[in-house]
Amino acid sequence: MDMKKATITKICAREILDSRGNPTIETTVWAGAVSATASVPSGASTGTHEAHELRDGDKKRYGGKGVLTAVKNVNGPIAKKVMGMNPANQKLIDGVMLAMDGTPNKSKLGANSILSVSLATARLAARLENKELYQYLAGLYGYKPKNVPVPLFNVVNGGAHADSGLDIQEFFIIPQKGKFSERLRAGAEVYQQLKKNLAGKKLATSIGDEGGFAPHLGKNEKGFEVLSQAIKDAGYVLGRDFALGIDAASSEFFDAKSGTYDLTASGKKYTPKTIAGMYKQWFAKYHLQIIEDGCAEDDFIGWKAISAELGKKTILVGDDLFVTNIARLQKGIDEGIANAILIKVNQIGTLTETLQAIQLAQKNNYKVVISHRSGETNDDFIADLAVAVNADYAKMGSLSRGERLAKYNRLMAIEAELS
Ligand code: 2PG
Ligand code: MG
Repeated sequence: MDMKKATITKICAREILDSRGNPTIETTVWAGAVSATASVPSGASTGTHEAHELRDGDKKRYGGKGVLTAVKNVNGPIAKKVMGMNPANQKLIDGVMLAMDGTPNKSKLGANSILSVSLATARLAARLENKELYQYLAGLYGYKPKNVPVPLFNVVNGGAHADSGLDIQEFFIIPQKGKFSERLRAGAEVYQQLKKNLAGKKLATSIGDEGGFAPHLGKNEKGFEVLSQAIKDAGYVLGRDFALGIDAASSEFFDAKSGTYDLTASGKKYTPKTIAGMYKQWFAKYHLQIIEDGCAEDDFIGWKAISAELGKKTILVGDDLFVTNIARLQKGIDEGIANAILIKVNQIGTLTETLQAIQLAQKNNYKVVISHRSGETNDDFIADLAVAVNADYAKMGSLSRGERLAKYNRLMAIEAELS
């Protein structure tokens, strides 16, 4: 098809279920006989400053979590405006939806409605140009893809993602060597070893929302210990073949009233000035390479302290802190806070704004982590996105659950194609 003449001829959204069994939105966009579909993920430990996820609130359906209003917004007003536009004009289409919404956080149309159209449009344009999605996205971004990012495998789940009683939401293993497929294999071997070890100790091997195990370990430190042991037993060396990382998701255990971090598993309380001390201890003991959301989303005092004390030796990732939002990221850059950003497409709600956030981060030497949500679908869009923008890391879950492996398997396919 002559891309210059292609136009969107039809848009159709539906309510589907995500990996937790909650409703989410999936949208198909057509240009004549060619179509493309995208669906939208959903978080559990969502940041206060994220774009608005529109839910019906009708308690008679899905406990209020239905997305029929979001579906209607796509099939009605959004479709009306976007039909007739060229799917290759991503910026223009996203801009039109932003203008229609007109609110600072997309609360009128819903970030989920807007994002479903934004992502499906990009996929359609790639298809019309006969390009792989990652190649098309790289073109939009102005980059020639060569690398597949390093995976962060979240193999022990706590916090809001499991009932394991751990305050820390995610414990990752980070394979240090080899190409992506080799790192995936190393990760999977440790994952299977971990399962054996937990079973051997009569600990639960049932899994949390992101496919990691959710054993009742008691102390947070035990999370690092079971990982270290599994790495060793699988024949690898911690510090050489693997490093560890965490997403503390600390907004979840920060008590804004008392201004303290209350870790129930450890029975300890920290202040914004003392929390860095806890991470420093863990850093020294457990080869902690990455700390995500070590401080709460609006605790700039804590963020400054951990950035000063750990920013030279570790990767400090802002998730709830930055929410893929360039204004929040710019503030962080100006104040010398964190040195990496977590990118989640539904935190901001359009592909264009997502690419802007990545660009701002890379220009300022912040590392980029492309991330899934705890509620996912089998859509593997973010795998292509990660390669397209030369992201440093891909955080897409553990080594089980189809919606997590969909992304990692896609990264393997892309790696094979690139070589
Ligand atoms: C996070 C994410 C993904 P959620 O905090 O980084 O792991 O969790 O989607 O629940 O916000
Ligand atoms: Mg996080």
